[in-house]
Formats: sequence, C-alpha cells, structure tokens
Amino acid sequence: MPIISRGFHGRRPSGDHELPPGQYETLDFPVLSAGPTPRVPQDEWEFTISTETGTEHRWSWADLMALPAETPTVDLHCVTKWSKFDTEWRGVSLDVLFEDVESAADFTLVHSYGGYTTNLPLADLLDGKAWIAYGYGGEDLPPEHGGPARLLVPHLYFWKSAKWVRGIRLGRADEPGFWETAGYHNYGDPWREQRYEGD
Ligand SMILES: Nc1nc2c(c(=O)[nH]1)N[C@H]1C(S)=C(S)[C@@H](COP(=O)(O)O)O[C@H]1N2
Ligand SMILES: [Mo]
Repeated sequence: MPIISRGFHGRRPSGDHELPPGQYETLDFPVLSAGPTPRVPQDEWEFTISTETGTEHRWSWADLMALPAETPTVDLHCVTKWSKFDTEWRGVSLDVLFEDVESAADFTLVHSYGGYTTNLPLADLLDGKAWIAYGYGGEDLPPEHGGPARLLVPHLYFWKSAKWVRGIRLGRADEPGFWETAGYHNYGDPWREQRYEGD
C-alpha cells in the first residue's frame, strides 16, 4: 500500500465540510471592507450594549480580556460566494456579555467604528452562536479583518460579522443595517441562499 499523505489530493476531502448552495471554497482569506480600515487602539476601544430602555453596559479592552475566552473553529460564508473552512478564532461568547443585560427586545443593530451597521435578531447572537472575536489563527486579529475586535456570527453570511465592532443596540423593532438597506437579505442564511431581498 502506498502511503498517501493528506495533501496528496490537494485538499482535505470534502466529506467533513459542506458548502452552502452557490458557494465555492477558498483557502486564502479575502478582505472585504466597504470603506477605509479604522485604526482603534486597544486602550481607546470600548464596547457597549444598550437596551431598548436606554440602559448601557460598557466594556473596556481590559474588561473584555478579563472575561472567559473561547476558541471556536468555524466555517465562513461570504455572500460574494467564497467560503472558508476551519477558521480558528479567539473571543468572548455573546452569552457572557449578555448575562446581566435585561431586555424584552427581539432585535439588534450592531454598529462599528467607521459607521458600518448590520441587524440581527437577538436570538442569533445567543446560545453559543456568536462571539466578539479578537484573535485569529493564534494571533491578534489584524485591523483589515476587523481588529482589535469584530463580531463573529458564522451561521449567517459573513457581512453580519461586523468588523471593528463598537456596540449593539437592542430594539423592539427591526432596523436594517448598511447592506440590508442596500438590497441584501434582511436575515442572510447561507443554507437557504438568502443573498438578496426577496430570496
Ligand atoms: N465594519 C465592517 N464590517 C464588515 C464589513 C465592512 O465593510 N465593514 N464587510 C462585511 C463583509 S461583506 C464581509 S464578507 C466580511 C469580510 O470580513 P473579512 O474582510 O475579514 O474577510 O466582513 C463584514 N463586516
Ligand atoms: Mo461579504
């Protein structure tokens, strides 16, 4: 029997990963930014969750670092059709950040340094589905990929994973964000191929 290395066939056999409809696998990590990359020093970085009643919960960089970290390995799916398997992150689960937040709201609008926004149902940020990520591949998250910290919500198209995340606003009403206002799907489930409004 010849010894066949894992690399012999070029890539990992596709069996352990599935591509959502219309997607292809890429091995590099494209950068997609709608504007210039904001430079936010860690000691000026702040993250805020504000509720529908106006209560604000605020974390400094040191506060974030003091919270328990997780190291999720996830697949990414961009609406421009690339998918990237097995990306390795480090960050804080939003379950931790929402622990002491009291709210009756169902919707969130995530906002970023630089002005980007994106909306998600609160349920899609909880139960182990989303993180504030500050590490990638064992290093600090580079600015072009959203460092010092970004939202990571891998079960939705990657535009929902706001780079340079700055805060989350809870609301009783759904309010579309940057791409959602520009004709992209309000929810963005890659498995249901929800790319554009009306899909
Ligand atoms: N603040 C901000 N977040 C953003 C974007 C952006 O332009 N600004 N682009 C989104 C889109 S369309 C994608 S595909 C991913 C790209 O992340 P990457 O550049 O790390 O690959 O970030 C998302 N988050
Ligand atoms: Mo994207």
